[in-house]
Amino acid sequence: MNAFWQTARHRIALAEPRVMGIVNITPDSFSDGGRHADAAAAMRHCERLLAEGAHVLDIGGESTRPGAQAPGLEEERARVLPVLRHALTLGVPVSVDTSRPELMHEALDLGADIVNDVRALQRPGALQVLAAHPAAGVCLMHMQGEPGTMQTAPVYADVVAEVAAFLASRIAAARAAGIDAWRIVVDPGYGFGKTLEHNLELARRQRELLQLDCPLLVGWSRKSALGAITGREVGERLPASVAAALAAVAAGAAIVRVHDVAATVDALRVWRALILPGGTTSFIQSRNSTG
Ligand code: HH2
Repeated sequence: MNAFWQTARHRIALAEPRVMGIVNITPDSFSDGGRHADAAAAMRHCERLLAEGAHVLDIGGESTRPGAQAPGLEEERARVLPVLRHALTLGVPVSVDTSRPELMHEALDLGADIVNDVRALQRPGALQVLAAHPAAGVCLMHMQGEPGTMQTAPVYADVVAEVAAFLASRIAAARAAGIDAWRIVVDPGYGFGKTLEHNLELARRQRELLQLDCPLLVGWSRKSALGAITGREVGERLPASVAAALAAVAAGAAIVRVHDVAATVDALRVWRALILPGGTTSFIQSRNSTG
């Protein structure tokens, strides 16, 4: 397993868990829709997440919450690009959360480090855009269906086997397109076309996904599965989100995608100090061990 994630301008060391801070420039995201919908607010949010200790910023202009309608290309561009330009001046790796090849292309040309695609580069042309930007990182995520309908009745015979098989096929497609292995991380897509039971099964068996030999990125932050477990509304899911991030890292995740960066960074520091006194080596060993 690679101990780093190669991205356009930065090689992200994965010897310790990394925190990706979420910047949603959307009117309708499930937990923070409208809060950073104008560019100036989103730019301030980027700076705040960095001050809180984020290692990567993930900028998105499409809400993929269950039932969401995708914006048009022009709308998504207008949301993302001004904030991306600013984020690129802040000295950290910047990811763009999009499935649109046109926007991937433009963002990578501007200098974006990573494409985070909840559709795993399945749209025509997406693989080729990444192949044409030979250092950019990519996150390939699993989703059953599309956001509009994905929570209607998701069905799996074996959720872990099916997510693993899908991710393996997308890694193979990316490799065949010429994307080097060290540029790729994968994500099981908690909450994307999965019932609570599916999410829990995936979480409990998350270590099986390490057999894909790719670093794991996971996003539990404020998601409705955490609401189902705790009975909490979306605005009250901070403790649940931090607990889920720690559990994900304990089960081998290298990167956690979160809204609440400061709390997650603190929790990870304490967890590592208490559980992994040997430091980075122990973390790598614990991540790589499938036992
Ligand atoms: N979750 C969301 C969006 N993008 N990307 C990855 N790789 N993994 C995730 O789990 C993931 C993701 C949904 O969360 P959020 O961005 O907060 O909400 P919305 O899609 O409503 O903007």
